[in-house]
Amino acid sequence: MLTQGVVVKVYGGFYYIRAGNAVWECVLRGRFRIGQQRVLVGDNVEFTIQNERSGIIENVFPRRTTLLRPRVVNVEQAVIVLAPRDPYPNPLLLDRFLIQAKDAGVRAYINFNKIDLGTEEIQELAATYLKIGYSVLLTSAKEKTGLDELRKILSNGITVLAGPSGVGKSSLLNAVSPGLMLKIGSISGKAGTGRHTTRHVELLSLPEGGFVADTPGFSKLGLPEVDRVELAGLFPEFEPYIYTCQFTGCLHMQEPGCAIKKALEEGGISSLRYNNYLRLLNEVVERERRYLK
Ligand SMILES: Nc1nc2c(ncn2[C@@H]2O[C@H](COP(=O)(O)OP(=O)(O)OP(=O)(O)O)[C@@H](O)[C@H]2O)c(=O)[nH]1
Ligand SMILES: [Mg+2]
Ligand SMILES: [Zn+2]
Repeated sequence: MLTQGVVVKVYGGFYYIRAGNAVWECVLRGRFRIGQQRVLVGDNVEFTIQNERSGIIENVFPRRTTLLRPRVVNVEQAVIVLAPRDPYPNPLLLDRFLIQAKDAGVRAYINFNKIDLGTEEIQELAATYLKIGYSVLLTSAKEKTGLDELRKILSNGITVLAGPSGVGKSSLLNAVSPGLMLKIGSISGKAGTGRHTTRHVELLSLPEGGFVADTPGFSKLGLPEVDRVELAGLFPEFEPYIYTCQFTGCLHMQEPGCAIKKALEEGGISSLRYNNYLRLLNEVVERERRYLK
């Protein structure tokens, strides 16, 4: 008999599968190991129960969404966590993540945590992203402030918490739901310690409803497989202008009659976002060149 479940963790060659309130330690049926298919956290699977603790994965259902980093599938929403400092926010990394989420069809929220350390560093950033339609959350896991909005988002469907190491992703989840008892980075250590505390993606179920993936921090993120003309479409605030540029295929650099450059000059598009767009465009063009070689 086949049982349906969700992969909540992949570790040491085992796949941990939750069905109902129990978790089974499973291996893959041989044919999965031969093919290209990898089974990832978030996958919906069918497995055969061998005994009360272990089983064998027989089938993997099609995925609704796929994120490459953090590597998790079938999430509906993503909360990208940043901090005013320790570590300082990196807007280009934020934009890379937002692009990945938009390309994957995952709704993104921005959460500035550690606001007990100050808000000066993030005020302009927060305003920029609010203006283009993202929800921006301000929290302190330490002082337990701003958690209600996060709690509400997490109670809804399947969410992933993503962001650099040390911003407080695991701390936030512990603050929202103390029963989780996730390991967090130490504050006492010398510089460099307390990084990469969370080592594996893990999908947790929240007692208030909803599922959330805690994930290891990342500091590098590539771009999805888009071509140079498509990139601007992944910047939501560019979208209304794209079709009014004079030239189809406009890359919004120096072309005459570019509606994006005009919006930039008139303040409708922020220079932070536009400059990040140019950097990422350059990266896409470079990538295309390498493919053509
Ligand atoms: N001041 C302050 N410190 C915090 C806050 N939230 C977390 N920290 C501290 O930041 C450090 C990192 O917290 P973690 O929760 O381990 O960070 P993480 O994002 O899960 O890191 P990784 O698992 O490595 O990706 C710990 O020392 C926390 O105590 C906060 O709101 N304010
Ligand atoms: Mg963590
Ligand atoms: Zn243009």
